[in-house]
Amino acid sequence: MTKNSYDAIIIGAGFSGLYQLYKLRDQLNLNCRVLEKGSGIGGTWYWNRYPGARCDTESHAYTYFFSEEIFQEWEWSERYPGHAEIRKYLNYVSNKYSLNKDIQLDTEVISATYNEKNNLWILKTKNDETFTTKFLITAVGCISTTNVPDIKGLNKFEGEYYHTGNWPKNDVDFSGKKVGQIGTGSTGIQAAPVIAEKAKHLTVFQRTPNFSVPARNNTLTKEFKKYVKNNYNELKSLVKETPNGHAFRISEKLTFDVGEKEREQKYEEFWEKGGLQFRGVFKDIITNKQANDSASNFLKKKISQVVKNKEFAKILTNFDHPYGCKRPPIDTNYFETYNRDNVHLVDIKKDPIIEIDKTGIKTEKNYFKLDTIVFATGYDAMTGTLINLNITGENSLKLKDYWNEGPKTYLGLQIAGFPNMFTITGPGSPSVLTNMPTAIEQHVEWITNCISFMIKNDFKKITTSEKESVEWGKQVKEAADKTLLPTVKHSWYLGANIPNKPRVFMPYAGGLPTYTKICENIKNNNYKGFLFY
Ligand code: N01
Repeated sequence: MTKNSYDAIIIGAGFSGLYQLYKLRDQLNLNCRVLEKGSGIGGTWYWNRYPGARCDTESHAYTYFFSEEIFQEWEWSERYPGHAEIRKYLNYVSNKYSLNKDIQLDTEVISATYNEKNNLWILKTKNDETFTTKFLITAVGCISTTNVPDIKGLNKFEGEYYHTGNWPKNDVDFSGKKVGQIGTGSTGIQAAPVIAEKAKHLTVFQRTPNFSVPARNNTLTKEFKKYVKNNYNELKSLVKETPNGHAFRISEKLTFDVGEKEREQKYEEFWEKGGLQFRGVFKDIITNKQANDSASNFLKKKISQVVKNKEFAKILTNFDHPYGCKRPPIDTNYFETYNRDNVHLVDIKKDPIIEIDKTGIKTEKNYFKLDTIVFATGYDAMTGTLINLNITGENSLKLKDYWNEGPKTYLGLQIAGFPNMFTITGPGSPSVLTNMPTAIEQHVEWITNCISFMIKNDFKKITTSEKESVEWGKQVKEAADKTLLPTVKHSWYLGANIPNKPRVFMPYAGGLPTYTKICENIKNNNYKGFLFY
């Protein structure tokens, strides 16, 4: 095999890339290379270092389960791991299995082209290197291409500006600064309280209010750490059995199975527990509008009680979507932040941003002088990064063109016309609707089994058909339509946050166990829907 020629190339060195490398290299003995754009491993957590960046999944679930040894050796310090601790964890895993030697950092793939004659993928990188590989596996994450809105005059701004998803590696010093933050999704809700503590003044520009439940983060007690260690098997089963891959169950009770008093008690109990578990308080919260209204009203009441400024409280609770139907944020003192003297909230639906000039942001009715602007404005999620890789398949088919009307995949794992290419947590798989490491492990293991099957049978090429992809697309739509998720107007699940992006509900909403079963059945049925040569 010549230099830069591999059995498998994996793009990305986050949770998915590291595990995929381990499986293909150490289990199947393939000659592998991971190409990573960043100067370090960590994927999402390499780039997301904004103030307050931590995971919304509890640490005992936001972890690899494939190795009990890792699980027992590693100890998380907090209920929700912070970005630095997650990077430390991934570096520990990487060192443990000597993954680093097969990871090439500072290497951005700028194109991937399938060569039909040789049945090989040819990859070009920004630093002018060329790689060839039999199997191409994208491990690029679902939310990695940042969205900086095209606001008139941004290039004239003389202060500093940052997108949360591309945060500088050194701390940004906010002290004495007037900061403007645009965006109040999960990221903005984490960032605002921390920025407000450091900055002279913070102005938050909110377009759409977002529900959030207190995270109730804490340092883990010795007892809890012991409980986690003693329950590896139970926790491993639990994350695989629950629809969203978390280590908590969703109640079997329906909202109106219980009387008003009990319902309120349940909401209070889950509000106190904190975090994403609030989604599990009743079974029908994201499927029944009345049930959702009941939970949404409870949250609205709670938020209004926290925020003292009545005008701010109104702006923060003027919801336009059902709770949990956009990715629900969780927070540490987000709403309390609006009680600080140095924080101001602007409703940019009523007073839209007109332009940015040398010294600040101009809205229709006001002007805000700023030293720093923080864009917490989200991502071109699920498809953006894949499309930006400039992937060309059979018959010179460009992924960009094939997905012109929205992503088409078979199981979110393969794309018709792009042989021997697998997409870890691709569109059409449960991915972002779940705890990502759980979804990643399922995909990586399925892909590894599939490649192993090919090797055993001496198959050189796997592909799928347009017909299967269309059929799977229908199943993805049907699963979403059983919920209230597609009713949200502005949701990145639907691509609605990116101008001109086709409106298609991208993740599979039927739950991880159902999806896993479908994938297993397909595997056990000689990979039905896939074609081998
Ligand atoms: O991005 P978002 P995010 N002018 O798209 C606003 C994951 N995550 O980075 O709602 C003004 O959710 C936009 O307004 P609107 C998690 O899956 C995980 O916060 O479109 N505002 C919204 O308020 C999450 O869902 C963790 O009206 C503009 C915000 O910017 C995903 O990342 C932690 C605008 C964008 O919200 C993305 O979250 C944090 C414009 N032109 C995040 N464009 C973990 O725990 C957009 N906005 C693992």
